[in-house]
Amino acid sequence: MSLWGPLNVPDDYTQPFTDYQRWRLLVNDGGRHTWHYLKTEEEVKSWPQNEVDRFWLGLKTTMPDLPTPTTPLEAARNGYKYYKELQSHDGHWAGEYGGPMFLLPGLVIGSYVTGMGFEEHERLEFIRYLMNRAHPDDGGWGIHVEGHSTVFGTGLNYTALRLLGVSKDHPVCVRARATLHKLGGCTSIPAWGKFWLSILNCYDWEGNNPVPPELWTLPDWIPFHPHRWWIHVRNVYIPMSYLYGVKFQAEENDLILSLREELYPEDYYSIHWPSHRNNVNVVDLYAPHSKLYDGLAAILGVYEQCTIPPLRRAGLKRAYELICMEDDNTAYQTLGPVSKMFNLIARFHAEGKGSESWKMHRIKRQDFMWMGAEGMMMCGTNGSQLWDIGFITQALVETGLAEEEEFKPSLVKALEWLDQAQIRKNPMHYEAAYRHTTKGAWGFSTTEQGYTVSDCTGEGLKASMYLQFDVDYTEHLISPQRMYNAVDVMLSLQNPNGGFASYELIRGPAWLEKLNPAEVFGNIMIEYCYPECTTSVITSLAIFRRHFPDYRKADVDCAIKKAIKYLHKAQTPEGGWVGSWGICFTYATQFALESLSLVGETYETSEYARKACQFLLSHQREDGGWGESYKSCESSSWIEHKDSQVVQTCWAVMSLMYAKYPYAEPIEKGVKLVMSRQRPDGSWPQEAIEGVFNKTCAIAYPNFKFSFPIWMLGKAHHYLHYLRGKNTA
Ligand code: LAN
Repeated sequence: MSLWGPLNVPDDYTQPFTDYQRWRLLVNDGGRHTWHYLKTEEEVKSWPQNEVDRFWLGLKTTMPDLPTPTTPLEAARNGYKYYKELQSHDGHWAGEYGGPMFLLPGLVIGSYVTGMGFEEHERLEFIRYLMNRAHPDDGGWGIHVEGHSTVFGTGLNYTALRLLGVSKDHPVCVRARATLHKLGGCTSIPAWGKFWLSILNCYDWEGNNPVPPELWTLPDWIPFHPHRWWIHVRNVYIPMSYLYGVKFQAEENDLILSLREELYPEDYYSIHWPSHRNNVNVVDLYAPHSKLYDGLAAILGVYEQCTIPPLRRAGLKRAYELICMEDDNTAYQTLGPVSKMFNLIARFHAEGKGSESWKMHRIKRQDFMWMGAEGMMMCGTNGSQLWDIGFITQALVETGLAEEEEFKPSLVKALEWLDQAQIRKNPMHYEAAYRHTTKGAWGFSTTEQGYTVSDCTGEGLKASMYLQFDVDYTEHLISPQRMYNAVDVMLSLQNPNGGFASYELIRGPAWLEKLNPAEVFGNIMIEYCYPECTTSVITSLAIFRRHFPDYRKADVDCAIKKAIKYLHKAQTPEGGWVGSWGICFTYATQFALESLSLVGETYETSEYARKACQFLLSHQREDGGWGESYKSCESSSWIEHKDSQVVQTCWAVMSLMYAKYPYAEPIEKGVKLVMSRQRPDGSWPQEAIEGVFNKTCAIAYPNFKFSFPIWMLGKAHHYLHYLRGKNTA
């Protein structure tokens, strides 16, 4: 494995730096994704490239052109003829999960400081990805692929390029550095950037607000104890507190000394670090510090001058225990990409290079690396396996395509995958690691990662019930008892207001948000209820009770009632729902209206549903489509995208159909737009990014451009027939 030595970087990054015919996606172990580069002709011959590889690498696929569809159902069928070819042998659909531009630098810095190399082909394609993703206007990078250049994005990705072996005189670096300096340089990088650069020894620890590991020694009942924080934040801050506590720092070398000059317009050694703790560039700032946080940070800053050694040791010990438990629980996947690299550095600090934990982290590091058409990136999770299979299988059953002979084998495989994806046990370290129950749940990606997610459990159970009960050619692989377990998990996740959050119950008070130290994300400190999560759970419960009317009947009925109340309350005065995980109103409104339809609330019967339809219709465009920018999520108000979007148009039309909107025209117009964008081979081109998290960071769901058009078109076909029948009756 090549370490960090010299590298020949070609100039023209519009062309692949490696031979794309040699890349293969290996899918094994319950949907695990790892990309491999075949070195010899023999390997190439014995492991041929398949459609899945070609599709995700952006190479030409061999799928044929299909007869031009004349009805929405034919278009949906063509869509699935294509998409079926992208199903992996184990039954799930692999996919890229890129978008955030602050993850690859963590992978590179974390690997660099722990002496963990990359293969040369990986290094080259990381470089090419970063070069391709530099902002066309100024050569910088933003927090995500579509965002404006920020210090966070530019400072970190510039650093990554340099560590990966690009010369500071390369035109891409020269341009990015100019942008970085124009923005004032890395003294104004947000907190997480300060932290990464401190680890690399290119920013002084004195310039960070304290993250004392002692926090972990506080008694659990304290209202701001970190076990009450949102799981992602807590899992990032556990290893951060360890690394802060030991002031981990890479050893100085020539590259680090040079970066100290490159990242700052001023002399590095003249910088007064403590005065930059709260210096965050305006182009980066989304959630400014509260006075409470600044006050607390100042007090902790004083404590940092005179830490109490036994307390610090106890804090470090506790943080380290939690890090090890997390690694054990997830077989070194960890909850997400940021904790993944911080945990590795902490384990490296305590156990050294080459230790068992270092080796395991190296193996699982691969699961986050995805090879795409523009190079290699780091993904937001180890994949979106469950999420993607959940939607497409429901789409096929609801549209009737699941009954077509040529598609049946793919659905049988899909059920096999869903069967193994359900988590069977509680975590190895359960309450000790502050975990929520997992027995019976489905997670977002694989069972190995193993985290309960409320809506993934909902979608997983729905998909399984559809495939077991609504078609007659599948085996009942998932027993009723296992379905009960899923229901138990979901019921355990309902909050007192009736809503469902993402991974856990809301554990902390709302004022904890005032302690948000990461200036670039919003609403991250605690769990919140989301219309999307709430819908996936209660629609799943509603379908479940049709099949198992007696199981926890009172609890299930009550959960649904309370959830609908929550959804009513969450509707905005304009009539939509704000999306937190997809962009934006079209996404959440689709979910909310699905829920309302379940309890008979439709355009004709409910003020809520009517208002929602009117809200959506007010945003339909001339061309029949809908298009919202990711900026809607930042501002929680509708901001138009410059183009209408296929996926969002599907969400809007699905919403209208859930609400049983009685007039065909807007639906027909939406259908026409989606059909007009379909290619002759049945696929749809990639348009704008579809997802989001933490208000500001967009994230890609490229499989949505298949699942939602297929679903919407197939459903619209039947719905438009129904409307015509109604009108002639
Ligand atoms: C995800 C991806 C899936 C998503 C849904 C299931 C769609 C959602 O309905 C619930 C929340 C969840 C599980 C979710 C939470 C936050 C994640 C894990 C992500 C958006 C993918 C990446 C993101 C994670 C926080 C990225 C790392 C960044 C940090 C700020 C720690």
